[in-house]
Amino acid sequence: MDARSVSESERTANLPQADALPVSQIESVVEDVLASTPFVDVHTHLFSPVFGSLGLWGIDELLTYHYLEAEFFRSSDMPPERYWKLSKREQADAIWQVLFVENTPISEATRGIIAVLQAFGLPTESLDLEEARSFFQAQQLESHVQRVLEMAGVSTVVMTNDPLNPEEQLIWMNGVKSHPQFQAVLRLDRILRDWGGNWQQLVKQGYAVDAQASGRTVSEVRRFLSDWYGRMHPVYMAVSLPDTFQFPADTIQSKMLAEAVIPSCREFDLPLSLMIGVRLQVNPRLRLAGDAVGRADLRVLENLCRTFPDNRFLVSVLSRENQHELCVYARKFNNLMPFGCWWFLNNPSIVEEITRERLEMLGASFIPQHSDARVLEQVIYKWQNTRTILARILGNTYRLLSNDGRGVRRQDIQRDVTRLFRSNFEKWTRLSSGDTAAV
Ligand code: RAT
Ligand code: ZN
Repeated sequence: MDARSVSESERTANLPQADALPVSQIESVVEDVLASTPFVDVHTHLFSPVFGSLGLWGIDELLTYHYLEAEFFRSSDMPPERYWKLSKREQADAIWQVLFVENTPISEATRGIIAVLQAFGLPTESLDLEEARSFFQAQQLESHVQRVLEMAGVSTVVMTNDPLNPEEQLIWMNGVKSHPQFQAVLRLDRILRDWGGNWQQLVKQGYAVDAQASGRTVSEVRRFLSDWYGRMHPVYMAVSLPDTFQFPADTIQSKMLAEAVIPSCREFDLPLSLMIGVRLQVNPRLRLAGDAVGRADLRVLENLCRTFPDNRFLVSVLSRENQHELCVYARKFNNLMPFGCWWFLNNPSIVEEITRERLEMLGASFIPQHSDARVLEQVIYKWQNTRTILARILGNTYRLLSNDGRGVRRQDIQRDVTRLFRSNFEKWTRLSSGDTAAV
């Protein structure tokens, strides 16, 4: 190659692509694409309106979110036992007083309340909750749900459905009309985490199972899963597991996973979601707010992904220390899909670290976030925060790429954002984009 042709080809290579964005515009285009792309919220504790009082919404529920209760007990002298005796309204008043009147709401969860009030044009500094309460009381649930999801930029919400919760069970048994924006998930914590405390519930539903999981138990659990699959049409099966989770192991849990749940997922072509790393009830006085986190042994993922190559696993891990290993395992096993920055990780500083690590190690082949919302309006602030952080992180990623010589166009950004926040999940769960259509 002579000197002239080298410099010619170098020159051509360095020419920006016709519609490549100037570096100075990249971040605002990323912001724009993030704002205009409706996301799929792949894990929440929300319910469609037919589930009635199981679906939480409004100011009193927002303020009594267990993330805020944990913070309340740090700034108040009220003992938990006294707090639990208060009515929901009194609890909300106490939390507002302590965390919002007597203190500045600077934590992530308290700031979220402010963002929600602001989104509805409600006062953020008042001494009581009167105005907020009358606003929420005036809302009709169906139209309020639609409005909230639109404000959050979310087209589809994935629920958490427990077939052994007596209240929820009854609703499913009577037949549930599907809602275009809500998808079901078959959650299996009671079976996989506490067989001893729950097998009799299966007996009551007509399945021949026993405490030792012997005899016909496994095939009966498969029949149970098949019946609930038929009732719920879930997009995946799911379980949250402790930091001590081991697989394989000589336990009922391991047997149920290997012989019932995983084969059923294969039969119905569903992914299994594993949320690993919770340490349940380290402080039972705090009830739902009493769980903590522990580092897990992620060799369980290696064992599961290698042993069951025809199954797909959606995985979120709670410990910050487990995040890098999760990325490494995702590079080894393409049946593993990391998702979300869960619970104690859903804070800007940690989301930033984890998401950068995932982009650097996995490109766009993961699902960056889910809201884990328990109260409807939380999706507004949680997704607002995710979009703000993601704009910065993706903006920086594309700036580096552009500096390295590859022009970045709006359609490249759109393709990646769609993949991260919609199509990775749609493909994994075999949902067509029609099922999660934009609102
Ligand atoms: O984030 C939460 O609200 C936790 O309490 C759990 O519900 C967790 O998200 C889970 O799904 O187990
Ligand atoms: Zn959850």
